[in-house]
Amino acid sequence: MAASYQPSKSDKFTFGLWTIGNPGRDPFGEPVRPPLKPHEIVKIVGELGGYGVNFHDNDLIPIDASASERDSILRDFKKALDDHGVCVPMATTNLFSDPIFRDGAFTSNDARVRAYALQKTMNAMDLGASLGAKTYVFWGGREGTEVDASKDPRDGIKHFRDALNFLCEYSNDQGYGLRFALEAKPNEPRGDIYFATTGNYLGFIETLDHPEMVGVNPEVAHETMAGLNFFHAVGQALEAGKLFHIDLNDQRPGRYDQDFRFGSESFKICFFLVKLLEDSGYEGPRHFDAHAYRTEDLEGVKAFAAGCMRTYLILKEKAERWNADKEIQDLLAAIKREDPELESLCRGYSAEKAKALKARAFDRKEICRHPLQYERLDQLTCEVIYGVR
Ligand code: GLT
Ligand code: MN
Ligand code: MN
Repeated sequence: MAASYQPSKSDKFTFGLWTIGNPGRDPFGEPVRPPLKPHEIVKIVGELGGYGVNFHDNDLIPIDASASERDSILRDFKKALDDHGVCVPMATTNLFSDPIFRDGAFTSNDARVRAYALQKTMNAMDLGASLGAKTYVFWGGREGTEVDASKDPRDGIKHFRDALNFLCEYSNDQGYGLRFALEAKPNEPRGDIYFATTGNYLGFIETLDHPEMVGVNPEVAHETMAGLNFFHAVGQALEAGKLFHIDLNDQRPGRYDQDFRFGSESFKICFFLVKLLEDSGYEGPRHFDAHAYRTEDLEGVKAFAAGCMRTYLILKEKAERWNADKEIQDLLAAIKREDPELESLCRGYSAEKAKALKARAFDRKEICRHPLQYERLDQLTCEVIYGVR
């Protein structure tokens, strides 16, 4: 690895148009930065060494754009993609900004809203696929409630399932070959959002008509808001073969969705996350779904974007260092106690194995004498992260 931590296309770093283009609006304050055009964002990503840009339909084409506005935006956007060698690996639909989605999109109580959400998503899939997207993200920001009297959650889930089943068929029908990635969030902008965690979605996916087409898009901030361990969530998704995409950013637990620069807060979780992604051979984009602090101007936005990628590469190097550290590896080897005979007894049920296992005597006190040395292991891990090892 180049010690310069300079990103290259092969790192597959991507940004949403809505991330670099975030003007710094929040619930209490107006934008602090002028809007950036999509083609200007592509230029920034390309010049910083990024691989791709992702977008919601309306990040690229405003919801009320005329046909000629659409044509001219697309022309500039495609030219910028070509000029800067930037691709579009993922696309998604804005099903949350327009007032029509005030009470949900696919899970709205109003059949007209559900139908419009489906129509809008098909159009957005056409747009995304025409620009080369292979992954399609679903973040159901408005799919939830404040007033539980208003909806039976079972109906919400059924409506959401109907929509995804319909859209899987649509993608196949059009030959788009899209893979869907479902993104969980516990709350905000709704009081409570359905499918609050990545684990909720992993359970739901198996109930779809085409589970093989659907995976997850976990986001650091969203699991962390709920006080959960993001490293574990990604581990479960990977183990299930369902990590189709990932939203990297950072977050302090228990707060609003902060979408901070990747690795700016939770150094240890981000370290293990990068190590997991790299060790697992995950081949998808490393997408930064974050934005610059509201204090920043355009230069600050570039510093933010460069910082996300640089931190990822620093953590990648630290993960390699951790993997190559002899003392750490010796500790890991000593922690594990292999026992082929016992392991085979416990794997693959048979009545004989159950009987043999029940007859087995275990010396609990002796087993507990085996030292684990986690204090030492964790200290060494911290020292790798702190840069003294
Ligand atoms: C929105 C949200 C993100 C989602 C985006 C995809 S939009 O910014 O906060 O977490 O990934 O719809
Ligand atoms: Mn996200
Ligand atoms: Mn977020």
